[in-house]
Amino acid sequence: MSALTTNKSVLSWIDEKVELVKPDKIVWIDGSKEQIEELRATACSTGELVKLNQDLLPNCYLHRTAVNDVARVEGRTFICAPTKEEAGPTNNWMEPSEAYNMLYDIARDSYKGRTMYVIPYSMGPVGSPFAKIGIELTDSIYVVLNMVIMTRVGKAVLDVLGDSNDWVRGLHCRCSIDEEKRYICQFPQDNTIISVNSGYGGNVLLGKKCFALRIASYQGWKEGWQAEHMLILGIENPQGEVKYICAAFPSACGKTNLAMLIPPESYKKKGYKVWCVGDDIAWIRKGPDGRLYAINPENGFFGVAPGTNEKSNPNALATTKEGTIFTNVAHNLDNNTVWWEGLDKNPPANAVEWKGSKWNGQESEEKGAHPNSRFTAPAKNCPCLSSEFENPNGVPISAIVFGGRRAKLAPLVYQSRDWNHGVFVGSIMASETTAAAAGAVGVVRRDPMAMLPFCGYNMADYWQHWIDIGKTLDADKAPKIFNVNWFRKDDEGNFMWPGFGDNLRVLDWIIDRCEGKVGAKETEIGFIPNAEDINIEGLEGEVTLDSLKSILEVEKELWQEDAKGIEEFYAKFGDRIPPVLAEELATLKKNVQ
Ligand code: GTP
Ligand code: SPV
Ligand code: MN
Repeated sequence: MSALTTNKSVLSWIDEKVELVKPDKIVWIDGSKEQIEELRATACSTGELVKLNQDLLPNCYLHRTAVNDVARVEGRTFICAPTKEEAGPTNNWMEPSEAYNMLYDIARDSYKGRTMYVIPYSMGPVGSPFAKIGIELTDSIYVVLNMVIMTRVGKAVLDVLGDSNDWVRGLHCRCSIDEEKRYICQFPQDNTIISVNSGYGGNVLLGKKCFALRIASYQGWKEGWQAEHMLILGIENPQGEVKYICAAFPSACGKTNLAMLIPPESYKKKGYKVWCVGDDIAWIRKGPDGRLYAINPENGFFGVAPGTNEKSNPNALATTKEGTIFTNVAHNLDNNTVWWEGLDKNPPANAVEWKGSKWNGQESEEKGAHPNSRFTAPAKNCPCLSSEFENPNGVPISAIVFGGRRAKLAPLVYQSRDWNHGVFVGSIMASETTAAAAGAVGVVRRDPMAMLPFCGYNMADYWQHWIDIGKTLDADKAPKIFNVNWFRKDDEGNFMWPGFGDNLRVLDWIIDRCEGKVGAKETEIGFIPNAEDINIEGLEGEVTLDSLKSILEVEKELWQEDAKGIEEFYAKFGDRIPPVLAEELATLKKNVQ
């Protein structure tokens, strides 16, 4: 098959990589229906994919990864900047030439007997001023079919690229899925990503975390914009006005759920609607009117399956009914469909669990789906997809929301005093770890702006970049910055806030604050709602004014403790910490004394 471009930088890079990995065959991905069908058929013939019930789940497939390859591997993810200081204390670092040599040794000849797929893709609507182009080489059909859902793929992308050298190089080699030789390496200065020995999600769909966050955060720093681990949603009020919010929560902390939320009955009746622009990544830049605008660079959703059901997230569930790839969920053999924990209360009795063994649905013994099992679903399927999804200029942002999973300390919601304080609030985020990354689950760690695993350069410089962006914004045009916590627990370990659709009640307060329509209490940590101002109509029995007050409380002793933790965390960055943030920390310490 002949190349889809005459771009010399593309062709010579591919030639080099062909020389290295030695494929039997090269296939350019044009994204056509015929090509996708052919790839699906090939993957089914080798067992890489299982074709699901085409009446119930048209064009849907199931994939199982290797048992040792089910999540991102933060310990094996590297930022290969020229110096360790440029990667910063929160990233693993490897010297670039050493990294290239090691990776090339692993990749050498690894495509022998296999096909090289060349995937030209655009992050962002093709040709949008926000969009960026990448090319991923892979020997995995699963990766190709996922990239076709998650990004815009095909010749149109190369036509936009023309002869330009401004594109991100991505080489993925499955190799033998050896955990000891698994590396996910970003070279921000070279616009290059190399991923070896994995076949899972964020490790191998190189447009997603590797490019759209790690490489793009660095590009944004150099070019004056921002790449963030944020959902984007629009809230339409009964008058038909839509306000947009970006929210950064760590992995598996509720972005997809919030982005697709269904308003509570009382809000629905009044005419409120919520529109999803994006569920994981936002690229943000200033528009001609001086406001910040965001696009979702992705074209699909790579969402957490467990817990997704008709009640928690009907929009996500509906999105997965066509053209979706399910990864590491249980396979119901009776009707050839899929199942996961929390889908319903009827686990299939005649099934295969995510590792590939027969399973009788007895949840107590074994799980049917891996906790980080996922669906890859086309955005266009989403019933609440925003009409602005394809807008090449993005949507204007009224509020930025940070949030984590914290059983204690962080109140349901609070507002920062101003932009710089808001950057501080983002920088001190902490959250319990989840199954989205390999390692322990439920351990509280600092995760600034939900970017700990995704920032492509020194986090202190990233904070300074946030502060510098703020300097370019007029106070009345800058988004207001908030922090939320849906995950407060009582002493018995029960969630104290119903969450999911009811989170709109908090967003409603946030929008009112942005418009100066509601007051607040100034406290040690920022502005807290007067409990009466959070609408709890219809939550009788679940939330009372008193229980609401208790999750809005600022517990000084806990904050004193936390301030010490922040100080220790900041100390890792030495004198690179932006002075503005050091001052904010001093203010917090003084306030909670
Ligand atoms: P990534 O795709 O890993 O970036 O995750 P995400 O941030 O999109 O998280 P997602 O929306 O998939 O939610 C992950 C888990 O958090 C789900 O299993 C939900 O059960 C749970 N969750 C989401 N929203 C809420 C909420 O408001 N309250 C509670 N208690 N749990 C929630
Ligand atoms: C996350 O872990 O934040 C995800 C899933 O969105 S992955 O693509 O694997 O990074
Ligand atoms: Mn994510």
